[in-house]
Amino acid sequence: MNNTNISIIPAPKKMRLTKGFFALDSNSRIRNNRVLDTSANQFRKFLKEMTGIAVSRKSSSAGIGNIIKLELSSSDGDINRESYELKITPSAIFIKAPAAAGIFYGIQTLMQIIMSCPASAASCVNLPCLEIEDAPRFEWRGFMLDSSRHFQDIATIKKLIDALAFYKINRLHWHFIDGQSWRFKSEKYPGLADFISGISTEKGCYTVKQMRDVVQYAAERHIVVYPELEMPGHSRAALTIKPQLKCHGISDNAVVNEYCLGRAATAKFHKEIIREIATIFPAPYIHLGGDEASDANWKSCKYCKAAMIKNGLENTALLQKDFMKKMAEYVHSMDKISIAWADKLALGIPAGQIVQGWSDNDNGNESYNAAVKGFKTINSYHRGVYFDYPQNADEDKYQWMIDLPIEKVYAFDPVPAGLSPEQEKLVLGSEACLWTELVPQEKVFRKVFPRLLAFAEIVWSEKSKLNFEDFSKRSAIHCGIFTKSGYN
Ligand code: TNX
Repeated sequence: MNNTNISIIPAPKKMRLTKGFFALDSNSRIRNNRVLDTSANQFRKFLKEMTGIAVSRKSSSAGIGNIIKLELSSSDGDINRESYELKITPSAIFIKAPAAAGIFYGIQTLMQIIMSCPASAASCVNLPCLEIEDAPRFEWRGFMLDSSRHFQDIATIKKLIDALAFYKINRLHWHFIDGQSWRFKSEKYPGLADFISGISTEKGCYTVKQMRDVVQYAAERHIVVYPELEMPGHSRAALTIKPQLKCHGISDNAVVNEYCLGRAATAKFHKEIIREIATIFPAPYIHLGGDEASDANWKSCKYCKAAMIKNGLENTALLQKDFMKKMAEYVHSMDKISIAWADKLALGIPAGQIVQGWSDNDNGNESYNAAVKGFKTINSYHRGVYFDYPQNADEDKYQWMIDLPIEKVYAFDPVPAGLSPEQEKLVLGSEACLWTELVPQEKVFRKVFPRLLAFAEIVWSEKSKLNFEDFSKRSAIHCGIFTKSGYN
């Protein structure tokens, strides 16, 4: 077998081929501490499905050869919990890591090596001996899914999570509230999930139980799911059901996208939702939206004007800032960190908030500006990682969208140019964003693949490892894996 076929994405930090092969067959045994059972069982399931080989857990009395050993190393000091070592020798495979996350990533790498090696016989795969040392470049390797504009069922979301995990993505930012629908079946306000605008024909929302199920499924794959509560704009759906939160003088059936910021009921409502959401998502983050809000109604609303006078706010921009700051403080009071889109950065950012940059609206790259101001940032610059933009000429698009083929994703560096080394540390990483105005469920994977592979590599692999030609060769074999697993 030709060793150069080993196709690991994202490319590991260090890999060295050594001599010989490990013959993986049904006599191979997995040995692991009970705390790693979930990962071990996922590996066994994958192996069975992909190669037909069934391996079992090693009993302590069996011999020492032909084993796959998962081992937690001591983890004192400043060790990266996502790092791992993988060693394949003729008699054993060792995956060693300071934490379960690293073991999980070592297993993903091993699965990819197995998929790179054609089975030599129906029931045996010869794996080349090698040594890998690996760790991620960025701690924040995210994917944002818009489930408002179009709905995805739980099975599709889980299939997406499987793919994200396979590429070592560790955050799922779930955008299930927007103008077109509010997909959260709140137990406090169940009626909010009843409005769906024409853009999305599917009814559908997620119950508390389903959301918990997604959180759990992702956690077993070392992905933190965190929610976004979009406010104060993009809120038509909620305002259709709760017109009493619109600005003064606006009729109940008028289409309005922004909450009234002067009514006390708006803040009270949001706090209740934040509190409820916090009990469903154990993630240490809550995203508060904050993008693309118009101030047209706030300018003439008597409640907004009164709130501005009362709080000494000179204009509607400051009114918005004040509202977002109160919401951020509420999130922080629950020992969670707030995140918001970077719009209107210039007005000031609530202390402790993480800024998600996506455009140049703030007079330059938003993540650059956030880092210069001393804030942590996630760089989702749209020209690099907006997966709603077309990758092929025949895809639907809005006129503002640029073409975003895989080469452009691969060329995107989450760290904006010009930051000092200290400021660069504030760039936590990136999130690829799948907005779904034009993406019904059946098109989700066509948008995600193959760009997800390029994205995974730019957020995990060292910059010095990036090489598009080499990546393209490796990715070819992965497309085969996904076709085989039933992705579109
Ligand atoms: C801008 S990015 C939006 C989304 C749209 C997207 C379409 C951001 C924070 N807001 O609401 O879906 O563009 O590309």
